[in-house]
Amino acid sequence: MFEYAPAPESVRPQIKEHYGLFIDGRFTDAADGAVFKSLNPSTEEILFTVAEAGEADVRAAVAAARRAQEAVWGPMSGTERGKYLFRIARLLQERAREFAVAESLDNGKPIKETRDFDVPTAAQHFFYHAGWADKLAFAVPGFAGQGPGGADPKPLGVVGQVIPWNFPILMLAWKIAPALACGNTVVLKPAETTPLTALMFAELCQEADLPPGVVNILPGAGATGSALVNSPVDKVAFTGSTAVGRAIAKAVAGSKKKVTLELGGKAANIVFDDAAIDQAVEGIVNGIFFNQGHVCCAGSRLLVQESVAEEVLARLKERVSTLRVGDPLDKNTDIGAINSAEQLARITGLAKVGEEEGADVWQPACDLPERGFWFRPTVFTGVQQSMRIAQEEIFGPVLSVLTFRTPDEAISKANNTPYGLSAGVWTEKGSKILWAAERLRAGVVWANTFNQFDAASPFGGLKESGYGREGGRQGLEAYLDV
Ligand code: TXE
Repeated sequence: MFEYAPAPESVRPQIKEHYGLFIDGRFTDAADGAVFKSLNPSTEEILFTVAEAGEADVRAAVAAARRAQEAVWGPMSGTERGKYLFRIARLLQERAREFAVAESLDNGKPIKETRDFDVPTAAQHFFYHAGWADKLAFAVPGFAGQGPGGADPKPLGVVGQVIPWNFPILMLAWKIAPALACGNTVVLKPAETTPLTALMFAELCQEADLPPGVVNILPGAGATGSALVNSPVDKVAFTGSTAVGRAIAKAVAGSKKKVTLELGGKAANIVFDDAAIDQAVEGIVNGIFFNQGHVCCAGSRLLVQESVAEEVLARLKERVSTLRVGDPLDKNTDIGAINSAEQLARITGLAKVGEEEGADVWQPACDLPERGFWFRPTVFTGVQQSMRIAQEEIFGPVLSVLTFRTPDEAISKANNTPYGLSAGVWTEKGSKILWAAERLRAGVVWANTFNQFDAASPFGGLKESGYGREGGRQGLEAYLDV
């Protein structure tokens, strides 16, 4: 997608031993001196220590963001804001290799994914939103800050953003780029297991001369997130579990705060009997094993038409047997480490439930490294709709296979979960794609592909997968008082 600055394979980011909080353009320790450790999940070694933000730090960061929004960033012309965003995008691109290695070390995901997907897509989000900053008046007529006469709509003010660990730099970009383009300032809390690239991004903001207070980064765990949600921000943007999303919606209920939530999923990847089977098998593998299955829109349920089920499953197992599990920094690795001991325990627990519920489990023979958090790619067949592995988000490399006889049955099974984030359809018939897309209750439906993302395309869920959209013009509107 983007050209990378030439860099040797051996490139290693300059990871510091200790990072502070990033408040008002400077790194600082927590007011109460709290510190936590970030591990490399593929070795369990400590990568660095980092300050943990408490309530006093949240107050300081929100106050800095407020000053910056009112005095500098809000009144700034869209053209000027756009220049800063372009600068950030270019710096991210120039340091893509370093960010990719850092992300693989801190998160456990394979370098070929961080190199080819996470970092370039994050840069794309900054480029895309940089382009919007001076065009909001066209997209949203009357946008204030574009010159005289503009009354409404306006930036919201200060935005509190809480992101998960599965795509750390990309989720940061999804959150920060549109917020800044619209004239808001941000306080962002990265996930406790993956703060590294957010802190490197803070350094990059310094390098870009971004005015102090426009971006503030507060590492910490759930308590920091909760303090941020309860602080005097104007909007909360959250990506994470449905349980925490619900808690956040309750916390802001009745306040002036706006909220957007991007939560879990249990996507159906539907293979009809007229699909191109080879392509479909690649799509199934990508759908569930990309990023160890730590993907909210993962194709975690395969729905395959009975007449082709045997053939699809045989080819699928053959293909899964070729996947390489291991060192995230090895360019040939397909499946890296599970992000944390907690997540590994969740995946192991739900896989055990699947066996107890009577589904048949299959895993390829493969050696796993001795240290670190690992889980073999796993396929459950004989899965019934009522089983927990057909209903709950496992968020790991675990596929649940169900079959169907008729297209109507496929749709009914696909829609039979509390979630509605994404779905996939595999068929050579265009009319069947349109027919299915119309009926699938999902924010995105992919046809003959899976896990495709673009900054220009709004992404978000239905049902318990949350509300609000990120990306595209719709994503901008979530950061404006229209
Ligand atoms: O999520 P949490 P966890 C799902 C997935 C996974 C499960 C648990 O099924 O197995 O959630 O993962 C912060 N107020 N997803 O425990 O707790 C937290 O510090 C404010 C799907 O990691 O939701 C982190 O920064 N913030 C998902 C972020 O919320 C709070 C991605 C997400 O953590 C908070 C991740 C609170 N009370 C997990 N408690 C997706 N949609 O992609 C925690 N946090």
